Amino acid sequence: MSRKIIVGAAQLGPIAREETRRSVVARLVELMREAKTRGCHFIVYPELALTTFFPRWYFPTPAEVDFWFEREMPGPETQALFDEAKRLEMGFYLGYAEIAEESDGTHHYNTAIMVSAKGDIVGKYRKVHLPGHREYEPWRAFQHLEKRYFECGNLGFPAYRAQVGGHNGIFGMALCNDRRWPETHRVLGLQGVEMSFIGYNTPIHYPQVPEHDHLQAFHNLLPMQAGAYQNGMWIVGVAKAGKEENCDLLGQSCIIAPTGEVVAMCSTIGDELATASCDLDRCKEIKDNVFNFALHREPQYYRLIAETKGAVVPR
Ligand code: CDT
Repeated sequence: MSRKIIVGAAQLGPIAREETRRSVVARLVELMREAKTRGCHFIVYPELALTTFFPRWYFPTPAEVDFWFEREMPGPETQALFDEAKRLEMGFYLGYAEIAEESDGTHHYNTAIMVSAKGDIVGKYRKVHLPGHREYEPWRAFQHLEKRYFECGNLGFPAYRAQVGGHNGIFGMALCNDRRWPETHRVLGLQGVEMSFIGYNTPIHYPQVPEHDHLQAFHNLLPMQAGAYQNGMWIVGVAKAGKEENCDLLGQSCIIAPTGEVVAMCSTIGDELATASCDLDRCKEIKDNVFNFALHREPQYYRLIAETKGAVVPR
């Protein structure tokens, strides 16, 4: 018995500030067509995959901020991607900036969706861990204003049952900074997730602690490999990479097995597809054994994780 699905990690190279969504969607479609020729059933794009990483700039007016957001999905510029997905029978994960009209007003989220091979949205995630700062900070080489432009996601970490490549599976999503937090992977793991998709934009320069710049690649793989192994799930991490508006972004898009092993990785920092055949049944090797949650977890001793935000140090 196996449930093998072929998945593509569709890394994007830089998106210039002036590049139109139409042009970016054409790049996404190109990668989707390549994925089809390589037998993929599902393709994973990065975080904020339709535009440049706009939180690196301070925009004083709401109109300038809202320019980077989507009010509908699919919308006029993204419909072509959904149409192509349907034509090619290819599911996908896509990150984008979302303006949502909700019962209590208008909200801004850093969002990802899972779309079926029929072109239907079957899952949505809104980024929970927002890095960066709220106000303009002139000492930085570039801004990272996610805390200003986005609200904390209000969906938690939902898991979705979906069909990919003819197989039923349980899927989850996260976005960029989320991948560094063990809570992200564990909450997905506790819902039986077998594969999670994580798009990211990671500057190589970390302004607060620049002596860690050379560790960006290590700090990318370390928590995703641990998250995959400790929860017995596949993880597909996908970058927007390369020199984007003078900011170097990490590549290293990869597919990680439930054993924690990297089974495919991009080798450039441009538009590139890395693919792997992923057997969802391999999750059992971990989920039924070393990390058999029902048998081995002792949640009565983990209460602090959910009950405190900051550390509670001993007196
Ligand atoms: N997009 C995103 O979340 N990027 C962060 C950058 C580091 S914190 C300023 C990341 O965790 O990769």
